[in-house]
Amino acid sequence: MADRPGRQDQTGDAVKERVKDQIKEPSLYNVVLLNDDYTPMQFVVDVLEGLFQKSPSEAYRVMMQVHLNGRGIAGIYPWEVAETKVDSLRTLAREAGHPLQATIEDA
Ligand code: TYC
Repeated sequence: MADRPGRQDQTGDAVKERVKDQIKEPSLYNVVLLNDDYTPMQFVVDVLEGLFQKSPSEAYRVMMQVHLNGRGIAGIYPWEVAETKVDSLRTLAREAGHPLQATIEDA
């Protein structure tokens, strides 16, 4: 190897390139919470704590962001996790009789 300068570098680079291709990070998506006039603030806070693992103060902050600005990010996840979160949110909201909605957008 020592008598063939450059060979090891080339091999190393090729391996790094292949490994990089194989272990791509999953794409991430925002779960966006939407405002409405009817869902109680406490229900939104409870969902943010229970489903999106927010602390009480962060859940309140996100809920107020949505209430005042119309929308806010509840969490950032790989696609299948984001879909599951939104499904669960819709089920919780429907069962409680609230119109709370969320969508998924590219992060
Ligand atoms: N705007 C609602 C109210 O005044 C509260 C609310 C906040 C609803 C966030 C939905 O995603 C939401 N009761």
